[in-house]
Amino acid sequence: MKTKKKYLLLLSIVFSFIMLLSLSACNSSSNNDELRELAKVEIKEFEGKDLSSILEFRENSINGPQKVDIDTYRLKVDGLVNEPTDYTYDEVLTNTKYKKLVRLNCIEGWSVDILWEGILLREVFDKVEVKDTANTVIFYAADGYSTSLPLDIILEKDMMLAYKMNGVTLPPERGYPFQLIAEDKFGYKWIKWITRIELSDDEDYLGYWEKRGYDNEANLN
Ligand SMILES: Nc1nc2c(c(=O)[nH]1)N[C@H]1C(S)=C(S)[C@@H](COP(=O)(O)O)O[C@H]1N2
Ligand SMILES: [Mo]
Repeated sequence: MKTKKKYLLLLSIVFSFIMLLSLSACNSSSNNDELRELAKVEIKEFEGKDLSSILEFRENSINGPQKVDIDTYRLKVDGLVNEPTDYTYDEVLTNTKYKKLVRLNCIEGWSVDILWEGILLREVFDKVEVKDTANTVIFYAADGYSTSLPLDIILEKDMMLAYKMNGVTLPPERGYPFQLIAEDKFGYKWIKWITRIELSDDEDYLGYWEKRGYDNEANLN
């Protein structure tokens, strides 16, 4: 009798494990289906240069892909600014739009060449009137991730917030609604699912990976 109970218990554990596995497999395959549909319409080439596909990224975000509800979404821009503002998605998109081919290099050794479409952070900063004491920009994301960059580097490199890649709206896996295009910096500065941009004077701020030992400058090479 005892062994029979144990056997049943074991059986039910194994069964629920298999159910769980197939559930998560279902999930990722439907996500893949959506990505594959997008991949059919993405741009493959820009000014004679081949682009990578949105299928070529490795998904290794700290808490997996985030689903952001665009109706309640706000991009908060605050800190050392005269006009702290919460922007809706559409309000962010009223800024001047730019396109640029930029390579994303992950520190784990893979890279992708993508045609990004986005708006300039400079324009957002002008609107909220950044104070003279600000020297650091801290970005926060829907998954609890954060990272930072010096304000002057963002301005000097004309860094963008991207809302499209290869001509299609960023899919959830790639950071919808906004990803930072941290040109010349390693992938861990390319924060996805941005919810808040804080102007700060804390030059020593360390983001998620930076706190865990990644170099805060994150320069390529
Ligand atoms: N919010 C958030 N942004 C993030 C990450 C993350 O875990 N969370 N990972 C970073 C890292 S390490 C890399 S290499 C790039 C890769 O983008 P991908 O996950 O879209 O391939 O996203 C960056 N942005
Ligand atoms: Mo990365």
